Amino acid sequence: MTNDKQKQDKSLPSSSKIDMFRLETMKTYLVGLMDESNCDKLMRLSPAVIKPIFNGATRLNPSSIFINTGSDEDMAYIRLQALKKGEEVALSTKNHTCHFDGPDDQGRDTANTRYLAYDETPISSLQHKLEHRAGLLEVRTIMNDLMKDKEMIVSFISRGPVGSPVSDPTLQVTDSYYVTHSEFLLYRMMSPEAFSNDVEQKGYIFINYHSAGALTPTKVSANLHNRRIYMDVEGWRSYSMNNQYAGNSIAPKKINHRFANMNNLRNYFGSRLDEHMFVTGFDLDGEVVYFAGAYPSGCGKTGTAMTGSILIGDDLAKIFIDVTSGEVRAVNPEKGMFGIIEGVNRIDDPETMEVLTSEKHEVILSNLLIGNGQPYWEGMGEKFPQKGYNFKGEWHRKYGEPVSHKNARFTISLDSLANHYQGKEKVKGVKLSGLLFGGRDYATMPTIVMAHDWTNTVVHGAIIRSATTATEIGADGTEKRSPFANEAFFPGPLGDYIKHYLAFGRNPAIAAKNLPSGFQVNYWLHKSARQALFPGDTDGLIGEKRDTKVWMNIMALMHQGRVETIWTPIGRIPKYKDLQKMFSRVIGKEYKRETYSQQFSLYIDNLVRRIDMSILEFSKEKGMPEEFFYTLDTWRRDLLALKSTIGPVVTPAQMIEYVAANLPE
Ligand code: SPV
Ligand code: MN
Repeated sequence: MTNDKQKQDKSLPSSSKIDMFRLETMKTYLVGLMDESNCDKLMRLSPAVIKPIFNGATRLNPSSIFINTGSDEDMAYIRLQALKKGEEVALSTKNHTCHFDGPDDQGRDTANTRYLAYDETPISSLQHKLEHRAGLLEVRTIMNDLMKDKEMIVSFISRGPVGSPVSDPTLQVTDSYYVTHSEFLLYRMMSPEAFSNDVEQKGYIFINYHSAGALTPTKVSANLHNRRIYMDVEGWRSYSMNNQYAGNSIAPKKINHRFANMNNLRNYFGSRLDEHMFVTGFDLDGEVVYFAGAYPSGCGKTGTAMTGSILIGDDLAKIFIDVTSGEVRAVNPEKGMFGIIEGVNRIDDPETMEVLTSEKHEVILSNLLIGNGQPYWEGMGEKFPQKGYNFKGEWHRKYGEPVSHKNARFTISLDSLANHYQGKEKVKGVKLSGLLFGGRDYATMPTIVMAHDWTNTVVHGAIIRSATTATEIGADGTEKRSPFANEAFFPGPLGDYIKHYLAFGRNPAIAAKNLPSGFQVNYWLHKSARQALFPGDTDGLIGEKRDTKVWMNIMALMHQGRVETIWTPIGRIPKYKDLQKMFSRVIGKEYKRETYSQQFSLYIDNLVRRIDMSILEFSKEKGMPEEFFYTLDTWRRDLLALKSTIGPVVTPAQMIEYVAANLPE
């Protein structure tokens, strides 16, 4: 997949390639835009880091440059500027602020998110590609002089624990104090020296240019018609212009996650995965079992992560193989949380609420209601004030408008949370026992299915479908395919992704006993889709948010083989008696057999429809491995055999009888 042209462009401009005269020219230019203390910081950087700063500055043309080392002093300046410039407002709780994005800048802009790639570089059928030069020219024209009356802030980030071989050295150039402040909470910042060394060692940098562009009097991006999120996957440079919403502007999050995925495909095929997954651990009788779970945006990933007793991360996971132990391990490229705030309340989310209400913790809120200096959001379980202002402007209770946007967020550092891993940072990551895949799937998949083997794990991950959510601009709630809940962030062809995933689980460096189990999970089953057995109430979801803790615990036991499971064509499901006990023990809730049947019966027609849809969609992808279709064909055949014996809806009890009669184990 790599050719000489790519190799050449991707390689780092090492010190020797930047001649001394050019370097002096760059420094002279940059120094002209800095005060003395920033010059000192600049001089601590290697030429390979100075060059992209110079390139950005000559195009963006800022009035000054601030080099942010993440020190207390630098961050005090950033926080102060965010308030002074009106990018954030102080709330009545100390250390808490609120930022507003414009009413039309409340989610990821998928239409204007494009990959700049050479003709011969294939890009996912679910993503937008632009010819490399043409894309660069377009976005560079837009970025010209965009910082004319502003300061350019430069930060040095490690996407992952400092010192880990899988962490990405990441340079952020922006004119937004809010973006820099958020990144301080969300990422590990590095000193100029440490960053330069890391770049030298790893041989690449993710380079990110962001500008909010001209701002309106209310300090939101004025020129959304020129909003662009362009990612040069040949040179690991991103250009995010005329926007503020974090999913577009905070490049180390999804923009660089995409780069990491492309980097894996090219350089770490079958040995590293960068996934849209939480990582969280459960204490089972003294042993901590860690799971990573992928859910599309806005489907409860953060809430699920929070049910763990030892939280590592809620959004992204870098998964790799530790060759010494033969284990599959994961680190979090982030160290903070950018979570959806709607529905966060004291009963369901006590740990999060503790952080969101205490001055001991630094918090940035976005796109909700402020009344008398207090924040309000939908589903917080408190009475709203008569009036206030939110992301749309003035708000009055009498008009009945929602107080917050569905994608309103909170930004915190993970170490604020009581259940976060508080020990010394684990450069080696944590051992993963399970990979979970789920979507906002109202009718098809049972609540938990454990995949038969690695191939089945990959197939379960690939066929997720989910209703679209407010995390993307223009989403209308219709269902769409969401392979591995990562399709929005995987630049390469899906066929390559599937092969890469299959190869990962078969990597001989993984000891067989250490291969994680795969699970399809679905917390979104709707009562209306389960009327065949128990007609009646059709309103709402079958389960509750608090049930998640039980699901996570039972999966840990299923993985360890400590509970019996029931075979089905698509995977194994848990038994009622174990769940009943666990519901009572873990959350003190009575779990009815009827609910179990609703959640775990196979609705065969729906499943076959999902299989057929998946076969059709993936058959259009190039280079798909035959075993992918073979697996789905096997599911289909076995489901139809089951239907002809039992009927279109098969309860777990019927499944047990069927297995006893047909498949002696
Ligand atoms: C998501 O939407 O998946 C998020 C927030 O985690 S962001 O990607 O930053 O929009
Ligand atoms: Mn996400």
